[in-house]
Amino acid sequence: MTRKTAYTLCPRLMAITLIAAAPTGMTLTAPARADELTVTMHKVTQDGTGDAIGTVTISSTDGGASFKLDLHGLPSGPHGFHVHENDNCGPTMMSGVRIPAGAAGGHLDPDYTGKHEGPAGQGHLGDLPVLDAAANGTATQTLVAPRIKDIGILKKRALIIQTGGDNYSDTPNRDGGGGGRFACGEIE
Ligand SMILES: [Cu+2]
Ligand SMILES: [Zn+2]
Repeated sequence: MTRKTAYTLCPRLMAITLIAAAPTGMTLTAPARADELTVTMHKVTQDGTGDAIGTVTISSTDGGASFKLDLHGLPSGPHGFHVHENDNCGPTMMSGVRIPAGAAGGHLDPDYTGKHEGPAGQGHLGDLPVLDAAANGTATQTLVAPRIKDIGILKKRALIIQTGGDNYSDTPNRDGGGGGRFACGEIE
């Protein structure tokens, strides 16, 4: 009878030991959270990507996603600045013409709003604040997109700087009227 008691006690002790060990093992295998994404921006042409013009560092803040610019080689003045759907800065063909960075697709729009309304609007989530380049072609400000709460949604997308400005509207021209794509960076 003594041996039988010892036998039944043993599995119970083992079970308690396994339960105690489980949370530690789960903590060790949990994926690391991305606190910061660094994106290298390149000029884009009909042939693909060209010269690097600096970096944009993306991080999460209480007020939304922040985009810290360290850029040079830009035409001075305002530029539309957006997150586009695909992490591909290559050209695409449209009606027999090569479109620089066309492979990046349209503005990031996970809620399918179909509207361009800028960072404070209710449209594309990828609508960022206008980027203003100084007379010497640099841009070093930090821009905040209040509606982007989790920068994880920006992975495997592209950052694009348009040639022209952005009026945060689809009129008179779609997507803020910024014209062609000037620079692009794939977000990894
Ligand atoms: Cu854009
Ligand atoms: Zn848009």
